Amino acid sequence: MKFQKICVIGLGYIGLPTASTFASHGVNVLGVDISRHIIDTLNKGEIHIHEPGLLDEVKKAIQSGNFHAASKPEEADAFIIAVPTPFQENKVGEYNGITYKLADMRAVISAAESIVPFLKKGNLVVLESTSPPRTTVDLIAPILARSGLEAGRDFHLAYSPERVLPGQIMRELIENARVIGGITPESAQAGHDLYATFVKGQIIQTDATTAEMVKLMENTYRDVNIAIANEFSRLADKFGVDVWEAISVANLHPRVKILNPGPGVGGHCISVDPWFFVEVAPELTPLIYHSRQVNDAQPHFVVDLVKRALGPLTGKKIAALGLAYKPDVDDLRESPANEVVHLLQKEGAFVKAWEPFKPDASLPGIILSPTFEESIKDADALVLLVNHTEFKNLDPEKLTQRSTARIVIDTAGGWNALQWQKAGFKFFRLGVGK
Ligand code: SAJ
Repeated sequence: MKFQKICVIGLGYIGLPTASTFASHGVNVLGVDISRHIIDTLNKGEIHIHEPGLLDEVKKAIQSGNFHAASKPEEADAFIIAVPTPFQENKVGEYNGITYKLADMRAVISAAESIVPFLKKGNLVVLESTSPPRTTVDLIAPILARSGLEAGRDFHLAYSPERVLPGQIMRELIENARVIGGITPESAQAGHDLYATFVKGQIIQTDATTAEMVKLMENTYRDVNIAIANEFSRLADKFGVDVWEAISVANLHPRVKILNPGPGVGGHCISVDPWFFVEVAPELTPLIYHSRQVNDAQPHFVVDLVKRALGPLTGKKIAALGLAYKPDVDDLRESPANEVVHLLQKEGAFVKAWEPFKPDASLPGIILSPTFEESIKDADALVLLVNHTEFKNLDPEKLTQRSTARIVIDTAGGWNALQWQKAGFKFFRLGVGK
């Protein structure tokens, strides 16, 4: 199948890189978004999100005349839906005494509805948004049927999840393997033909529900495995063991690969996607549910450790190092570090946080220091919350002159205990009960 013109609905972290990459590969792309601000920004040749390489790609796309942004779709050969699927704010599900979060599918629904008036025979529609299993078949196909056309007979319909890592999106979009699930084999083939425009990685064709599950399984697998690492850290603490040492020895076994414990699981994917399974089958997902509970509870164990190190926290001054959800990114969404800061404050501590990747962020209820110096200067303790390279490279010796702190608490496994002890610090680490 040939694609001369496509509409990409949703111009966020995934939609915009996808739209501009298609455009720079010769496809005529209309980017659609509900935000006037985003449309105006793009049509001026600027961008509203931070992603290395994206601005250049968008500029190139606009200059080539292949990319425009607008608030409504138009007729096209293919439509890609890449809108957010957050949680519902005011509603949870309940099953046998447990409560679980529910996906808010409103953006996906209205994106599908916006396509209906423009859908023609022979078109392809692809959903990219992370969604609960069967969304393509049970939610999208019926909406598109309002056009009078039937998915799989009159037009192609497929699900293809994005699997790129923020910070590397422009490269991974092209190089990563891509799965395309069609509601018929012909739909999968059409999806293959579309993404083959720029994807250099393997393109795997399957059915739509399998592709939906693949995406959720990848991130759930990781969440469950981080949960067991976090549980091991609690056990090690109880039994006077160093969990980091124990994990590194266990991982010498050729078939074992335990992940790292830490202050919790954050970001917009791994802490979110497992709920999409629990929502549709709570009776089948006790392990997935409990792993989420374990990871969400981890900030409390961090606070217990800080209390052990410092005694009662009332009036204690703490420098919280790192607020991002993982090392060397500027993304603060769903970050467990934020939760730790709030819990420390609840215990009466006075916390100054420092996030080198977003020094001017404003977070409700959190005091962000404008500089590293300022956060550590008169602190009683330094708490490492994110393993940013900048923190790993700190020289404890030099810090003794820059900070009053003589206690450090490493929750991310980033610091060398001996080095800090030699410099005169009392050293505590998550998952070390010695
Ligand atoms: N974490 C740990 N211990 C570990 C590894 C990670 O506590 O051993 C924590 C991190 O600190 C972070 C969270 O888990 O808070 C998630 O980080 P991550 O690097 O595992 O994942 P994300 O959310 O940045 O990106 C994932 C990726 N999926 C997988 O690796 C299976 C990415 O490929 C996906 O595109 C992305 O989710 C997504 O959009 O779903």
